Amino acid sequence: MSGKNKSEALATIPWEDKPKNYNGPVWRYSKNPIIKRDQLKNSNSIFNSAAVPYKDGFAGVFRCDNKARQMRIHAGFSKDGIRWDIDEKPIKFICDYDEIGSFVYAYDPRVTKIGDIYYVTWCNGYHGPTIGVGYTKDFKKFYQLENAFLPYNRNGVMFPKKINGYFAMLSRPSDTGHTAFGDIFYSESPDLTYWGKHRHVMGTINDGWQSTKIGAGPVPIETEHGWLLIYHGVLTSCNGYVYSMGAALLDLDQPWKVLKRTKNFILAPWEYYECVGDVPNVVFPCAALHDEKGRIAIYYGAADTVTALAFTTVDELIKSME
Ligand code: BMA
Repeated sequence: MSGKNKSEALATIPWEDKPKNYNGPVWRYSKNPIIKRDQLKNSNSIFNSAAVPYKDGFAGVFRCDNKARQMRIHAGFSKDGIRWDIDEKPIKFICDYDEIGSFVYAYDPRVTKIGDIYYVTWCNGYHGPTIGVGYTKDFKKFYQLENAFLPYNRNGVMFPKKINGYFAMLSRPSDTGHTAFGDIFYSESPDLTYWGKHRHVMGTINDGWQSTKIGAGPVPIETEHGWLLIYHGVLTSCNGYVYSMGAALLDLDQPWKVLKRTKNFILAPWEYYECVGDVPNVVFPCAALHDEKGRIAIYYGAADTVTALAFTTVDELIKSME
């Protein structure tokens, strides 16, 4: 099976080869975590964050909860995708509409490049959580558009190109609390204001790591086999929610059609920094860089406290769905 990608690929992504005798499809960076909780003067935790290629390095939008435990998103830059320089101040969106632009909270950002614009989607406080949409060209000035959906919704992830002429987004309708349910849906928009033609993509699977709820993770990667989606799946244990990662292949032209999906998790909270923190037992992927060799670097939040990196390939993920 070829790991060749059709979408924009990068020259140099962070990378380590799979350790010998390791038998999972996704392996962790040996120096995890890459971003510690107190990297900013006033941060309590830096996790669930998005990185993209930018100029001759990388840029990103980071979830930084502050020491008042307020959820904020901050811009950052990096030469190597591993060591990040994150702005001490949260992003202040420029918005034409006061009703939408008055800030409540922002968390779990994703960044999608379409043309020369970087679109940011995040969980935006507007009478409860919903999907905020904004854009930037330079990671300095950020503009906010209308919220994509009515509350309550989380995990809004845009596709990196228009599909059948429309902007396309995955999301996960939810409730105001810690939502004990959740399937992934697909919606499209001609103009980033009006979203519709909602389609069900996939739901939970009884009895296992994805039995409570699932949500899209990084921006889907276009491959010759279909859209490769890395997602999170949650089970409810006697000790609370456990967040693991899975992968699925979606049809290229009708991405609400699931071609394949992993039965086993591809990564689960096994390491200390994934099991101990503000919310124990969480691996939460929000971004993935890929190159022309089919290599993938996944950025994920660990235990809602720090940011970590893991690696895989297109071939490994497709093999893990068989
Ligand atoms: C979800 C979101 C994520 C978080 C996860 C685990 O509902 O709040 O930001 O990582 O719960 O606490």
